[in-house]
Amino acid sequence: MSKALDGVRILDFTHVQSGPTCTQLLAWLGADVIKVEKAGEGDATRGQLRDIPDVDSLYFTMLNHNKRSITLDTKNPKGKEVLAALIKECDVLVENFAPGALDRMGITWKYVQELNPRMIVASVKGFGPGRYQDCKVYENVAQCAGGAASTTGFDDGPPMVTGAQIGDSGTGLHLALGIVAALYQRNSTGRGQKVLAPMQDGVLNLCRVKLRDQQRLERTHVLTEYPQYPDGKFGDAVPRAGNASGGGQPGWILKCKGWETDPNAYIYFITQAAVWPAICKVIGEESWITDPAYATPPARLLHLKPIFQRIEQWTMTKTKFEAMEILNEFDIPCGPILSMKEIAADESLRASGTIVEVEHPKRGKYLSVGNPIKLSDSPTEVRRSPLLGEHTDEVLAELGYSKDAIAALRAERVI
Ligand code: CAO
Repeated sequence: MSKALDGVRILDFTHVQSGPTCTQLLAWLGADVIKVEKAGEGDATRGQLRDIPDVDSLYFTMLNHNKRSITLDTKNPKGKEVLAALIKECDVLVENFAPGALDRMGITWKYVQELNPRMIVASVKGFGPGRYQDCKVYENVAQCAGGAASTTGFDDGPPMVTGAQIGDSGTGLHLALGIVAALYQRNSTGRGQKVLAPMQDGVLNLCRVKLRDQQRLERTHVLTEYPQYPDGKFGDAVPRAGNASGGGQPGWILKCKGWETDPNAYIYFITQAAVWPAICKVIGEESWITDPAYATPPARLLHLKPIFQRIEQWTMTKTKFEAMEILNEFDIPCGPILSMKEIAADESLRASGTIVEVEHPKRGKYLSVGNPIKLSDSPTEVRRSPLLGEHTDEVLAELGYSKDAIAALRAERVI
C-alpha cells in the first residue's frame, strides 16, 4: 500500500530527541529519511543510557525507526560536496543543532536556496528570537521556560517537571506539522521556506490553558476549580494545581485498594456534572443528589475536598480496574493510573501498533512506541533503527558515487 509521504526525501540532521521525534514521524508517514551523523560517533544518544555494552541504546533505537543512516564529516570540503548533492536531491532539511551551528558549517539559508530553491529548512531551537535565542536547551529547560514547571506540582512544593517529554517530543510534533504544511504550500508556490519550532513556544502552546487561567485570575482574583479554593490564598500568578482537572469538570487522583504497597493503585476520578446523580448512587450518598450544598456544580466547588475524600472511601474498597468497570457502567469519566509495566503489556495498545516489538540485529527484541497517528490509507510498519553509517554506501551510490569514489572518501575519513 502507498504511504502518505511517499516520494518525500528528508535530509535528517537531527540528534538527541526533539528533532529525531519529528523525522521519525515523517518516516512513519512514508518519507525517505536520511540521517546524517558524524563518522565514528554518530548521534550522542547511541551511547547514552546504554543497557547493553556497545549496542545502540534504547534512547536511540526508539527515536530513529524507519530511517537510513549515513556518516559524513560535513566540515570537510569533500563532505560538504556530498552534502550539496544531498541538498539538491532532498525536499526537506531538518536540524536541531545549537543556534548558529548550521551557519558555522556553511549551510546557510542562502547556500541551501542556491542549491535547491524548493528545499524546506526546518529547525528546532530552544528559544525563538529574543534574549535567549543563542542558548542551548534540553527538555527540562523548555518545560521550565514554557510555563509547564511553574504550573505543575502541589501548592506547597517546588515547581515540577513532567515525565511527558513535552519540550522535546512535543516540539518535534509541532515541527512535523510545520514541515507537512510547508510541503503543501510548496505545491502552489514552487518554493521552499524556513520552518522554526522553538521549544519554549511549543511547551507554552501545550500550557495554553494556564495562560487562560492567568487572565481569569487577574480579572477575578480566584480560580474556583483549583484546590486553593475556597480556603487558600491566591497570589498574582497561576498557582500549581496538584491533580485538579484543569477544565470545567473537577477531578482528582484517588487511592484504590492496595495503595499502601502499590505506588500506582490510584484512579483519576472526574465529577462530571452530567453524571453527578450516578456518582452519588455509586458511593452511597443519594441525599447529595438533591442537597443544595452538593446539587449544583457551583455549590460543589465549595466542598470539593470533602467530596473527593468521600469518593476515595469508596475507591479504596476497589482495585483501580474494579473501580473502572463499575464507573464505566454509569458513564462516569475516570482513568486508571497505569504503570509503564502495565502499559507495556496492554493488549489493545499492542493490537493497534502503538506498542510494538522490534527485532534488532545487535540487541535482539525490544519494545517501542509505534506511530500514535493512524491513517487508514497509510499504515505504519515500524522498522528498526539503522546502525551507524549502515546506508552510507547505498545513499552515496544513489547520488552517483562509484565504489572507488566511496572507498576514497572512506580512506580520507570523510564518511
Ligand atoms: N560533521 C561534522 N560536524 C558535525 C556534524 C557532522 N556530521 N554533525 C554535527 N557537527 C558539529 C556541529 O556543527 C557543531 O559544531 P560547532 O559547535 O563547531 O558549530 C557540533 O557538532 C555540536 O553540535 P551541537 O552544538 O548542536 O551539539 P551539542 O551536543 O553541543 O548541543 C544541544 C546539544 C541539544 C544542547 C544543542 O544541539 C541544542 O541546543 N539544540 C537545539 C535545541 C534542541 O533541539 N534541544 C533538544 C535536544 S533533546 O533534549
